[in-house]
Amino acid sequence: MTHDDLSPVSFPEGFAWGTATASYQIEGAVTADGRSPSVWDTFAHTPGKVHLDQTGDMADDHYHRYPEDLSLLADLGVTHYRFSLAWPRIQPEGHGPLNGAGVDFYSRLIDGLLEHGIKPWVTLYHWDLPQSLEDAGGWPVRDTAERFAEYAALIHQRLGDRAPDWTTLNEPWCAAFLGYASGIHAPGRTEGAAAVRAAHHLMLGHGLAVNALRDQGVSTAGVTVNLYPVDPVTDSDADRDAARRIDGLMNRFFLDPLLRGSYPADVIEDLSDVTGTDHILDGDLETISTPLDFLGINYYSRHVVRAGTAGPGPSHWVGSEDVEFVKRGVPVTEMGWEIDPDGLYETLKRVYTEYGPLPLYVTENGAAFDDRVTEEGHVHDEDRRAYLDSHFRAAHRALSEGVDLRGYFVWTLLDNFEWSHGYSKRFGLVHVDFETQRRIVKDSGRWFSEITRANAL
Ligand code: IFM
Repeated sequence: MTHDDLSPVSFPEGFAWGTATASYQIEGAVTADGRSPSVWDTFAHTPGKVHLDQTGDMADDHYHRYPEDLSLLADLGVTHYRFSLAWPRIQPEGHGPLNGAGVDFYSRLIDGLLEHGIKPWVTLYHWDLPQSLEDAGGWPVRDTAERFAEYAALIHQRLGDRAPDWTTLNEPWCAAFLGYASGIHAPGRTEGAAAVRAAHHLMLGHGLAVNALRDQGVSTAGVTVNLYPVDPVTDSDADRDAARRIDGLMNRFFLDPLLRGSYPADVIEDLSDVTGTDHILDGDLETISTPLDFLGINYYSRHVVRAGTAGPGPSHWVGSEDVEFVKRGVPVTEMGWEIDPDGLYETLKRVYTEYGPLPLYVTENGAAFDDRVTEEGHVHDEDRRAYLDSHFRAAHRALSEGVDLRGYFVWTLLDNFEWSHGYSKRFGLVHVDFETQRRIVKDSGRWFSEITRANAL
């Protein structure tokens, strides 16, 4: 079969079909039941940081409307639901005792999922750091990793009996480099060296948390990274070096420590003008590379780069600010991200052959488009359906070539708060009217429900 065949394909028995969400993007209820502010509350309430100064104060009001959202998940026929826990809801101070009301919310959510026959897939951290921990230094400070492991152990004790699958972090690259280098994400700091240390402490927190969960007999534990294939625009030495640098910072800077127990030497060298390695202590890499049961991969697009000159303002490409990103003129989503399903195939193959073998999940893939609700109350999002179809086929191609891909989570269930883009980018299988909170399953959602039930497309 060639990859542009549109013939029917079926997935292995037991393949996980799910949707993914994140706490701050959907829950709202930011002051309810003892929740404390997270870095995202602070950031979004700082004028000029988010499109139209929008915040996650209300978002999808999922905290109150979760029973309706559980019904939507059941209608979609998903076998799994990936969601994240809001650390400031569960442990408002970032240390010490848990907040019972916060724990109860997730307990009810998990029970509701199980009643619908849907497996909960828990992520411990999707960027909503308690503000008090940021005030104490945030991820650039080693203590935050220790606090994260403490939080992980305490909440796993309460929920682990009903939720066997645990992911520590979502996209540590974003948390470190968007949060602390370019500052386009919370907490909005623009300190390259701090971003590098944040990346290390995020991974250290991950390793400490996995060990703590293992001590409690966790069934499966893993981590989710966002990966991009990176190509040079020409074969020149300079462009190939630009691609090496960006691949290093985006992909290998996380994959190598997590799966090989070492940092890529070339990236450490690239960063040597920015920061040293004195934050990496003996034993850290052993902790970070503690064996995983799965790796989650979030995939959206490909980077094509060339050697260039540094642009104005802070960059997330610490130490490689002079690399330029090239648009190839292929179709893009509303995010401006090039649509490149082959990149998913390449990513899965690469990780499996270079870093595996290990079970993989696509823990996020999806697209924002300019959806419109018709007068009849429908959303005909053929572009999203076609996007997902091509990416599902790319994943299937990797599977059929031996990659141990166990499941696929579409980003996302509901239109939601898309970080610095506020509510302007709609990724959902379900449309949300943010004024009324009315939900409408889009055409892509109906189509997806056929796939989840057939385990085929
Ligand atoms: O909305 C985000 C999500 O929180 C993390 N991964 C990428 C998505 C789309 O930008």
